[in-house]
Amino acid sequence: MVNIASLVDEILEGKGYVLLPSVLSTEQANEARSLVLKLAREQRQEGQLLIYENRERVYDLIYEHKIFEFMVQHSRVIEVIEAILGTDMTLGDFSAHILRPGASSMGLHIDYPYWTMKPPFPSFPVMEIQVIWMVEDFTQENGSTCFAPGTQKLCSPPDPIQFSKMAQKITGKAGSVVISHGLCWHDTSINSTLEPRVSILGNYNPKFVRPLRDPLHYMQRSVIDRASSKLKQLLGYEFQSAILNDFKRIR
Ligand SMILES: O=C(O)CCC(=O)C(=O)O
Repeated sequence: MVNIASLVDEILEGKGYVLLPSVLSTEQANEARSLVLKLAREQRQEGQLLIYENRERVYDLIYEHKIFEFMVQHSRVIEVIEAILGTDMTLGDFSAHILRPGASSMGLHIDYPYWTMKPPFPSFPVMEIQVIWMVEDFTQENGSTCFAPGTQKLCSPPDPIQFSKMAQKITGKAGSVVISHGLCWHDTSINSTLEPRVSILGNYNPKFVRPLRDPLHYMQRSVIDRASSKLKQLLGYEFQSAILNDFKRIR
């Protein structure tokens, strides 16, 4: 049985990240990957896809398919994140990252909101937890994410020289998940294979942090109507309904 406390301890006081294998089945991972590549193809044709040097982003996945609704609130990841950010946490973003063949590394970074803040960053409360879904095998060759273990404890902006000495590539099977502290220095690596490498990224923040992207911007009524209370909470729906209620009162 997985011990939540030891996973939380590893994220806060250990390496700054944990790898959970087999959170999705291979079939589920394949389905999510195919959907992301299809969406990217459609958005590219419409000139809507965000592309930068062989790297692509597909945003607002939650409204695209039920499997993404399932992933964003998957109990195995939510229970770890809630133990760190609180049970009233919110979703900052849920998007896909495609590294096309030949893609270079995205650039060493820490996650939002830390990169908007002045160092030294506070060690408490934690401002962000990132979930990296491997929807295919992450290998030594296809652009796996690299982390510098323990750097979340430095509470400082990433240092490229130190990172190059410390970084470890996180490889794993399709369906695995990396849960990481937003302050842990990380980067992607080069995709030297002939296939795109797809990750799906969930960014979670405490309730008081303004999400980088408004998860309700592209809200679809059908998704909200069938959403669990946890998904509504993650999407910040209480704010939307409060605004609508206020509006009704004013009218
Ligand atoms: O796609 C990945 O492997 C990680 C991407 C990442 O860290 C980010 O977008 O902040």
